[in-house]
Amino acid sequence: MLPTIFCTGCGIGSVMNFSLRAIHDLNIDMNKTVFVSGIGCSSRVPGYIYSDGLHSLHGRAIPYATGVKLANPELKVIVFTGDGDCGAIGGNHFLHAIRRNVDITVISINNFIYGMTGGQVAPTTPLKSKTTTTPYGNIEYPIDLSMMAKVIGAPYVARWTTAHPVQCISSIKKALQKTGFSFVEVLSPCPTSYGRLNKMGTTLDMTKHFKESTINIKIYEKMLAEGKTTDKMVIGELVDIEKEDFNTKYNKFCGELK
Ligand SMILES: Cc1ncc(C[n+]2csc(CCOP(=O)(O)OP(=O)(O)O)c2C)c(N)n1
Ligand code: SF4
Repeated sequence: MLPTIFCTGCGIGSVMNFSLRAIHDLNIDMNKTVFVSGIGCSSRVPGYIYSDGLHSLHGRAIPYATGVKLANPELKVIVFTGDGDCGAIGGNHFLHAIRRNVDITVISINNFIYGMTGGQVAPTTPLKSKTTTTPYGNIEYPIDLSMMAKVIGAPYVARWTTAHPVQCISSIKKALQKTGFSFVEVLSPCPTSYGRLNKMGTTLDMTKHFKESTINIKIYEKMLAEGKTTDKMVIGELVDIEKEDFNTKYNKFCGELK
């Protein structure tokens, strides 16, 4: 096992494990793969992978990844990003890379908080949750990263939790094989900040909570058809469509100009 900066019980190692399993199963050439991240606990992942990587600036992983892909379209570009990195300071980059349909895979490790800097509120922090900057509970409505990706038009979007390893690996494989912007969000325990402040118990307790507080999209759709609803977070494969990516459009456009 590698020595990492991750706290005992942190879910980031599991997400890294799922991602590497998917890459291994697909026999992806690591000599043609670049891992890109911003800043945060989750953004440390590329540093533990024996491959080319860019540990960039907080919130800026996606523009770096876009640059890599446009400069050398032969490369597979994989981003690891926290929910703060992706949805707060990097929120606009996230939206516009989806809009452009840049051919990159973004794996967002959502622990509902800013882990690395001591547990401040994030745009994904649920209402009423305690953080170091909302000690009496969060009053801001959270954003849903996967639903944002879906609405803006990402051709592949899936959300799972660290309690769903098999499904998560399968979705990461599909994301890696998709041409265009693919997004996999993984709900992951941060026992040190989020868990402790919200009295959620051990990582095992947090993992059980993920199972209880989420609902598979297939069951959710049946419920909707029956006129029922739920507060649970929808997980599963949320989008899987084909859509021309930026590089293909760009090459066609250049060809037309000649
Ligand atoms: C421009 C800039 N602003 C703020 C910071 C401080 N900072 C570092 S990591 C971080 C948030 C980390 O949260 P998240 O992206 O959700 O990742 P996690 O640590 O939870 O995995 C912040 C605010 C920074 N490094 N650079
Ligand atoms: S602070 Fe939270 S997210 Fe960061 S390594 Fe520790 S448990 Fe993981």
